[in-house]
Amino acid sequence: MTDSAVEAHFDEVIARHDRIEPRDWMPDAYRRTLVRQIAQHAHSEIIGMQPEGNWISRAPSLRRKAILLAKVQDEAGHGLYLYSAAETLGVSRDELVDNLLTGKQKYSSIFNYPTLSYADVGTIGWLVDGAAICNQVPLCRTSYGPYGRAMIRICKEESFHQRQGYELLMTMMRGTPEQQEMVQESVNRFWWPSLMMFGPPDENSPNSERSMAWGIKRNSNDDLRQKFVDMTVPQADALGICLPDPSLAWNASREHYDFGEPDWDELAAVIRGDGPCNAQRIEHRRRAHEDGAWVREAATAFAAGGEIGD
Ligand code: BYC
Repeated sequence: MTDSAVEAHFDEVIARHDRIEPRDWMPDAYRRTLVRQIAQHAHSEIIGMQPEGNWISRAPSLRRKAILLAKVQDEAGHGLYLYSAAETLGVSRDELVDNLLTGKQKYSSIFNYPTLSYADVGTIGWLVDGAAICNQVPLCRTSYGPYGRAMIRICKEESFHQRQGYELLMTMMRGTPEQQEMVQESVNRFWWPSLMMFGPPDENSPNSERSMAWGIKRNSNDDLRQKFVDMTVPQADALGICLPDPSLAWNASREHYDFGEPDWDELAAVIRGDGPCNAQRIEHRRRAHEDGAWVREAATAFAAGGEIGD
């Protein structure tokens, strides 16, 4: 096929909302955008293991510990599917890890906040995984095949994660006044950062227009944020929790909830690296990567046909 024919083929696949596959021709900018987004997504899953991992050794019961261990392991798995999807675009795993550790690539702002009580495990499941589901279900229909297929599996697990968080919070809300207070305090801290997970407002989102035209993103940041608020308010009512936003109110003419403006300066600061836990998260990841060097060496030697201990 000529250059113009492959380009026309790409445009036609995008126009009929079909999939681009790794061996298909694609514009360089499309490839770069995918690597940026999928890598950021993979890094988020891996860094996202830390805030909850903080509570594994202090879970209040064996049942809660088993649930939390399984959830954090799922997140490692999500990171691995996503790194594999990014690798189909011609980047290596080493390069991606290096980009995370040197700050060249980002990860979600939400994981730069501390987890101060066990209620945070429930709140992360309910709000953070809830936001992740709103953002990621449409990504199952993203235009790049390996990314969309990874998302299908990830979303199934995320739904389970959200339910476990909700179930934990519901249990605490049926408990003592102190437990109820822990839940409310946790939700107060995580509500606004959860809204920020969807990214800057549409008018300040430099990548959205191009990514939506290419079918990489299927919805805008603000549309997904609204969907999340609409989904979450009735759940908060059922829990008996007060969401910390005095502007939150049903708008009958829009048939959506109105809500307040997140602090966009705070989001910009956290993305810049100035959030409460940015330095700690990257330092922890760097140490874990160095400590795991022997595992990578052993796996490489084993794959090459050597014996462990050679
Ligand atoms: N945090 O033009 P925009 C999970 C950056 S994991 C940090 O709107 P885009 C989970 C953005 O990258 C959740 N950075 O960008 C795991 C861009 O910078 P660059 C992760 C952010 O890409 C474990 C700039 O700001 N989910 O759920 O069109 C346990 C301008 O933004 C953030 C994903 O990664 C942020 N919040 O839209 C529990 C989903 N927001 O790269 C749960 C896939 C924006 O130009 N990603 N930035 O230097 C996406 O859907 C999109 O990339 C975003 C941003 C909606 C996040």
